[in-house]
Amino acid sequence: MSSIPAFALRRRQFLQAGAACATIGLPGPGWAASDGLAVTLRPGPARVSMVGDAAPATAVWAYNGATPGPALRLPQGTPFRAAVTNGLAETTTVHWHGMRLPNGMDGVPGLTQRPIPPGGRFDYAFTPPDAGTFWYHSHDHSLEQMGRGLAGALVVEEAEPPTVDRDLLWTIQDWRLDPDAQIAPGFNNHMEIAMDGRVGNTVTINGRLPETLHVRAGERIRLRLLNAAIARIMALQFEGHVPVIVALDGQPCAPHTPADGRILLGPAMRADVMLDMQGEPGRRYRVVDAFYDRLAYTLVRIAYDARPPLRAHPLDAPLRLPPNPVPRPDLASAIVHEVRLQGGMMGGGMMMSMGNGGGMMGMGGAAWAINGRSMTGDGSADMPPLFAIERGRSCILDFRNETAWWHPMHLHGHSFQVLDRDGEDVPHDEWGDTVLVRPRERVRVAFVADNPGDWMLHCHVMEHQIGGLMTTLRVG
Ligand SMILES: [Cu+2]
Repeated sequence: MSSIPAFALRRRQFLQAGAACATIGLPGPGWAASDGLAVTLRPGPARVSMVGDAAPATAVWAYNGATPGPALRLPQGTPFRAAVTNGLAETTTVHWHGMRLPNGMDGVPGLTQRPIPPGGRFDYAFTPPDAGTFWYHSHDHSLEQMGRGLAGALVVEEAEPPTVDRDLLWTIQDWRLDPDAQIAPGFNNHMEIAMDGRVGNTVTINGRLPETLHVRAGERIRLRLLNAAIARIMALQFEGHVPVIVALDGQPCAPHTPADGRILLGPAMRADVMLDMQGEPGRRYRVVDAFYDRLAYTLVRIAYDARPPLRAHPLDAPLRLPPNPVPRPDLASAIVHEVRLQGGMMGGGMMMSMGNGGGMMGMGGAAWAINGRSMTGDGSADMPPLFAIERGRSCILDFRNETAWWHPMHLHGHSFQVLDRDGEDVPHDEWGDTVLVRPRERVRVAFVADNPGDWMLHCHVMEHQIGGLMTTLRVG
């Protein structure tokens, strides 16, 4: 893996705006919040200035010419519509990650819809039941389409949001760029599929190399963090600050500081944090990503202006977010399903055995498997579901990671409660749609299977997904 970053260039102070976004198709004058949001999204090739104006523009695949795509915002419980017209030379779909939506709107090719052909159109429509920080991305040829930029944030706003001075969104992406600032070839590398995936060499926030975040002492910032990388896991440390996590994957939790001061975000995961800017006026602080041993780097710097604090004490307003209408599973009556994560490269370059003598061959040449079976690529409708759950039933997924690698496991169409890790209760009433499972770890999550349909369950390290760490569950 290369180190970060490759570019020392002129930069703009772009973080102030919250999110750089294209405005094509976003609501104009006369739009009322109760109308919800109707947008047009056109995935297609584009050139963007990603690493600075002095470098060549980077050729990407983008929604409406920007990566990340437009940051979409709408009020909770109001209708959302997106007309997606495919400007790519290959099929695509859009998945609305974390949304509890009707199955036909979930954007999984072959399973919930026919892929959108080049030049074709598909209209997505649903009403988000939950407020929170969500996102959208391609779910077709997803390794390369996401790896080339097809992702964006979708923020659903609470009717009564918590009091903050600023609400900022950081959509964090990871790119492997060559010295000409172009996306390096070599997607589908066999070694990376069986290891930690295509980790890049350039991390951007809202589509640009991070620039200093300018703040004033005493202000409270709600910071929405979205890890939109295809493989990079992040552990963010805010030097000199005490971030309070108030939501994970869009779902409110008990406000808490992360145990070791690190906000751990696997690919696809989100955290809403409250930051009381208690640093000294005129000083600078670093935000460091320290996930990979010996490869920690400064993601961005926070610079305090010289003015005196905005207020003498931190804002005296509640941090806890209003609850979402997610049903709480009944653990006593829940059906338990074991989900064994298998495969990948071990020490010495050997593939892990599947336990039934199959090894790699037993997985049909796939690098990964769930309970001995490998669904590869972007999924297919011809593999039977791993199991079926009666509609309305509470279900516990008992993840057992038998591999040497980390896996952010994502369930479509539902949000689950994270119960325990290696038998230890998980505190803070933590919910999510993606749970980061450590090597050899056992994690249990629970949810009410109230959303009928066939739903994907897969690792969100894209190489792991296409390499077989994917299955479906049937609710009905
Ligand atoms: Cu994985």
